[in-house]
Amino acid sequence: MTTTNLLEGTNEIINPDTYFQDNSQPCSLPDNEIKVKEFVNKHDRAGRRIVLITSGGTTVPIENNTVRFLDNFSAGTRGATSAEYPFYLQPFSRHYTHSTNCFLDYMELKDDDNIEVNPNYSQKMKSVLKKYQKVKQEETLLILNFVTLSDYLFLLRSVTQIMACLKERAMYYLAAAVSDFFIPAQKMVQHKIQSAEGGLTLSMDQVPKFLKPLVNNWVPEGFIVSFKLETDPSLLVYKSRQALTKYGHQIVIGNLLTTRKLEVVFITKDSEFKIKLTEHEVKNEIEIESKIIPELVIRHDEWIKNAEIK
Ligand code: PAZ
Repeated sequence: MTTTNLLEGTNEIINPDTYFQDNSQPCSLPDNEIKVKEFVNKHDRAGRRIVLITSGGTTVPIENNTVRFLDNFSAGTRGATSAEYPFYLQPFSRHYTHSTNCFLDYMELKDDDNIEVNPNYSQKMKSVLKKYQKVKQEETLLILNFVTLSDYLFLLRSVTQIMACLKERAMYYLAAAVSDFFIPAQKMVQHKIQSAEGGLTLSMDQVPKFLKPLVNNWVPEGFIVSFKLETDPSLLVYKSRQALTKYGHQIVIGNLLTTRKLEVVFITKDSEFKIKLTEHEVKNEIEIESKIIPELVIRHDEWIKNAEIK
């Protein structure tokens, strides 16, 4: 079997600034920036806190005219679930997606022209609808989408820089599963890689460590929580603490792929503790985010109070 070797990756660590110079910004960025500015200004004027939640995976294309890309497992459940708890917005549309329940199962045909909610579900749907409408009416939720690594990084930089004016009142809850490796645009082949040439060996560069400028330059006064995912239990605490020490932010929440919905470990500068669902809670469909978020709210309160004392 022959192999197609894409241009060689490098061990050199790309500087985040270089990344933004070498890659073109997504065309949706200016529109998104306008939306974020409006949102932030409105809630800043009202003296509210704002939380940026990043969630879901990023893709990395392997061809400039992209036919194929590398993806990851994340479905964005952590972020979507977490977004509901500050407002007690349980549950939202994620509960009616095809991967869990199809929303059509909640409907019935009343007659030829009308549909209605199946009475078995109406109580549950009513409470979701009420909470959803409240959020819509108060405009307390702004959802922005990204697909590729580049979409995500440009958006992250812009949103954090816009939110910087909130200082300690902003929380950054970074739960997205961001690609660790990518092929820089200038090293990517232009056209679809041909299978007739045999197997494929990919060589990728390391994605610059964006947490560093985020913590030090973009939002130095913000309350920053990052997530660390591992699959090997023996590495989880070590790698989480290593990230906290390296970037110097406030909290790393470590989780394992297989148990991420059941337990997480909080790592702070001077503490380490687990948050775990009991069997009883699991049985009653309690979500771990209902325990993570109140804990973070307490710590964010302290962060704001300490800043006021200084
Ligand atoms: O999106 P999801 O709910 O399926 O998974 C959540 C998660 C495991 C991606 C998140 O909790 C996390 O750990 N994010 C950071 C991943 C990382 O180490 O880069």
